[in-house]
Amino acid sequence: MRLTHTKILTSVSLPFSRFGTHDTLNFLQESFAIMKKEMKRPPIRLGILGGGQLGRMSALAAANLGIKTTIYAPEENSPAFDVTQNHIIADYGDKKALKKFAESVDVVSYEFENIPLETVRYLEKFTQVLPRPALLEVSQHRLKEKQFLNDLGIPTARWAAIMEPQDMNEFHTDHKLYESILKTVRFGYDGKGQARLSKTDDCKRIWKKFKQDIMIAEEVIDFKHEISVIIARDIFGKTAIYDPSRNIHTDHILDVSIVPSGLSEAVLKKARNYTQKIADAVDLVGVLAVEFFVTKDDKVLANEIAPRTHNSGHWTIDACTVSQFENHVRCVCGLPVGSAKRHSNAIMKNLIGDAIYSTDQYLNSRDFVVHNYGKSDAKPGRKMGHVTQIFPLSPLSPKLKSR
Ligand code: AIR
Repeated sequence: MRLTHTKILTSVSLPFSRFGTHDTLNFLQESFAIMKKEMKRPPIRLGILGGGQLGRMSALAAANLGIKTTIYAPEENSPAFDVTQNHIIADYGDKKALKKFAESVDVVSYEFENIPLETVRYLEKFTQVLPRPALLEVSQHRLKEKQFLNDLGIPTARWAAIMEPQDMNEFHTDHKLYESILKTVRFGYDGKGQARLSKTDDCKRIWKKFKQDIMIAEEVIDFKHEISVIIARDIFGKTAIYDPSRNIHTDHILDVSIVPSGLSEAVLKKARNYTQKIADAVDLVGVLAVEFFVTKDDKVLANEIAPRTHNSGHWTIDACTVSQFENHVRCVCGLPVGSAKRHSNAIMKNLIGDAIYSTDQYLNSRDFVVHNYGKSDAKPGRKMGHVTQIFPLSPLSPKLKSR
């Protein structure tokens, strides 16, 4: 029997286990060995839900590996359509279109964690979706996310579920807090869906404004730094971890990511270990990003997890042997994870809104790489592109001489 990539990926459903499963890994390794023996691996067809910049950069990386990508997105003119031959424009609830999509690819991934869970679960009837939806579900719900992290022994800001205004007062009193942040449990990113409140604020008024059944209150962390760690894990359980970047946000939107971060090795080790722990606990296949706060006394607190490529990892395209996008594609397509080694120091700056129209300064300079996502509508606050300044780590010292 000719074992195709699809059969290998869909014939096993890896459990969402805390310890990983050696049996499953053995099975996958054996299947992969059979596939290798045949030496006739067909071009892999990757499907991506979401057509923004993350899908676009993943599709570009896939193309380099000879992998053909189909993008599924509801928006016409999605930036990822520019770089792929195939795309489907349909709603995330359109079952007919979803089935057609799933049947046209070998594996599906997603580039946006607010993809409806029902969409992903439906696709799973026809094909494998990676990273597995169990982790997506956790990352879509702030309460589940915090509980999941704490259950793994990973510290976070103190938090509480809020079901009525009185809960906010109790949260402040119980933890002797003067201030906290009230957040919606779903669909909040780049500062959306949250409000800062102090002990003296009118909780009833704030509660009414959000019109939610349940929210989360989090302690305000007086952090010294924000960092993030990106890990890629393949079907064999092998991982590659990128150097943590130090991230600076402006108006709640990532502005700049810097590597090396300049933080102590002890701090970075903690962040890397926590990230590894999460990846192994969920038997991750693909890329996962974890954002952390670092406090004045060097505590490392997990803030958010995203089972996808991440804005704070865009520097890896120009400063690493294998970028986060290529590694994501490799892992979900059943290929071995590549090196996360950094060959250059780097600073990545997001080009937000109108900033996309002022790239000549970078194009005229030698150490900058400009990435324009090709979005037509430069709304304020919208991520339109990014620029990476590269500082190569060492000069070339060739051992090979020309004759
Ligand atoms: N994205 C996903 N999560 C956070 C971010 N920034 C990326 C994805 C998504 C795109 O942002 O690539 O498709 C949406 O960008 P916009 O500008 O259309 O809102």
